Amino acid sequence: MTKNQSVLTWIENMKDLVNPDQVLWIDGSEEQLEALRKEACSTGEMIKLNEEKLPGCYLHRTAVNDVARVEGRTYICSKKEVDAGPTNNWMDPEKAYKMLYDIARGSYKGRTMYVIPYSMGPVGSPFSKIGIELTDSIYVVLNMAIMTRVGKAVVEALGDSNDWVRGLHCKCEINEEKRYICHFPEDNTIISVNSGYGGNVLLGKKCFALRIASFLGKNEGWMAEHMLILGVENPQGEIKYISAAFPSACGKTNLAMLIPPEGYKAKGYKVWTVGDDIAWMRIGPDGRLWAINPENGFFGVAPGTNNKSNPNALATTKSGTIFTNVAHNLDDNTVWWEGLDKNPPENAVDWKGNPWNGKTSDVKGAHPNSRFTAPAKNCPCISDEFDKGTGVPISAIVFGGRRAQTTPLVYQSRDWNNGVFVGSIMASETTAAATGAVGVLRHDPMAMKPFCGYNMGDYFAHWIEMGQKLGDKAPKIFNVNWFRLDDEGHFIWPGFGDNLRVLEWILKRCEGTVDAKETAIGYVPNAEDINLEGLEDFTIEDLKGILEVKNDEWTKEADEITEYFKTFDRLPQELKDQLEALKSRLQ
Ligand code: OXD
Ligand code: MN
Repeated sequence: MTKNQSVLTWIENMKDLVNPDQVLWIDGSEEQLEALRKEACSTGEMIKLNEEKLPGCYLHRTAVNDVARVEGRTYICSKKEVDAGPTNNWMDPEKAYKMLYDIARGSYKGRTMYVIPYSMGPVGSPFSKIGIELTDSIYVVLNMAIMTRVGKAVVEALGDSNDWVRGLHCKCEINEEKRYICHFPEDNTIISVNSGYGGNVLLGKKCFALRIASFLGKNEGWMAEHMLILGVENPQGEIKYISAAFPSACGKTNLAMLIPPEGYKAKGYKVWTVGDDIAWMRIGPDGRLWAINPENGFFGVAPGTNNKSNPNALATTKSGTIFTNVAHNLDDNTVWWEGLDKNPPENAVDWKGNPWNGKTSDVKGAHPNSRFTAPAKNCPCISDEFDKGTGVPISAIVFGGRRAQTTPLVYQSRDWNNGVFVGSIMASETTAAATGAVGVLRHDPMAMKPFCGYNMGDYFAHWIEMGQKLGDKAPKIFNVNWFRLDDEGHFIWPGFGDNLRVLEWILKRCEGTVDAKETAIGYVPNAEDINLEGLEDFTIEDLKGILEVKNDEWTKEADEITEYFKTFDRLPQELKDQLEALKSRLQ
């Protein structure tokens, strides 16, 4: 399929290493993908679902020990340890290559090597980057064909360039003890062994589009961020774009596909989805920050997705979708997960493959981190700009986390550097998207802690530098917290579609058409300026409660941040200054 010498040589070397029975280039054609689907069904790797109810949809179950990203076994293998920084595991590249090659050696014996040329971003867009993933898993091929643009057109766009990311995935024996997800940013290389779970093996996503790309972005003057991108269309038909970073499973996909409340709909407001997980952002010729979504599909968390929480996501999964680790309803050959509806199937198989009765069983039918891999083009609210490759101009950058207390519903940073500080102190209660304890507060700067491919201090410095380049064209930076709890542990803010009320305030701040109240941490809305029309069971007093900034709580927070900042070896002076300034404002 190509004469590109750098590609051919690398594939030849990898072939010698892993020793496949045969090599198959993925050309991106429907015929080839269909043949692979059939093959995967014949071996039991995938199950074809009800063609009437879920056309072109499949179910896959991973090994029970392989259901989430493994941050403890994810490494940045830069030459110098300090370049991986305090937030990453580091391994010496020479040692890592040797260890990985020893694990991978001969592991494709009896298997096919699939060669997947893929583009992150529309093929040929100036934002886009190309990768080649080698895998011995049809499941990976079929997921990559949804999540990225694959095939011949990508190889043609690459030509004889050496500017592409190498990715080797080997299932091996799915042995947890030998599972490694390793990144070699200085070599544009990713190697993943002993896993078959999406986040560890769809190398275009977290591994390339965030870890490797963040490093490329630092060196090339752009940004790869763990952000959704959405457009808010007002009744005049103008669309303003927002990008937003939240830690895993904080409702990013829901926000990206938000359905406006009735009152807003009636007035003509619409929300358009550009991306739900990753944004690549560059300074455009007009000096503003422009963003694309480098992905071509959504790898969303299934549990909790329903007709109320996210009807657009649910609609997106109705065809051409691969479900992973959800329950299988045997009565009509469809799928089910906790939070889909109140009617779990009785005659079903759980995510582990055991017979399951959803009415009587006390174990879960779907794994809490079960997923759907769905084509973006299925999404009823996909933006016209999604596939264009020119990107969208970003008016506001929003950070957020899951905080029961302290952090108000929304506040605006004082300026860009203060916004970088706000992003750097992001903290959230953990969820099931990664292995480890759930419900523990952890710092997750810009939601990039697990995804920054280099020293986090240098990453902050890169943000500050981008702000200097953007000058007065820089997007305004905000922080939101949808998750404040009352004394009984209930969420106070209704969330979901009603989050548009907060986005509206954010966009008004960007336009300079609404005032705000200055507090020690930044600007918070005057309660009257958030539209509560049509909200039931939520009063302006409730709103005032969750907008309140309590200086005693923030003094404690500042002490905690002081300790947290000590963990960074290359913290930019600007952020130290921001912390001191916050402390003095709190006095
Ligand atoms: C994801 C994650 O899968 O952030 O998107 O964990
Ligand atoms: Mn994510």
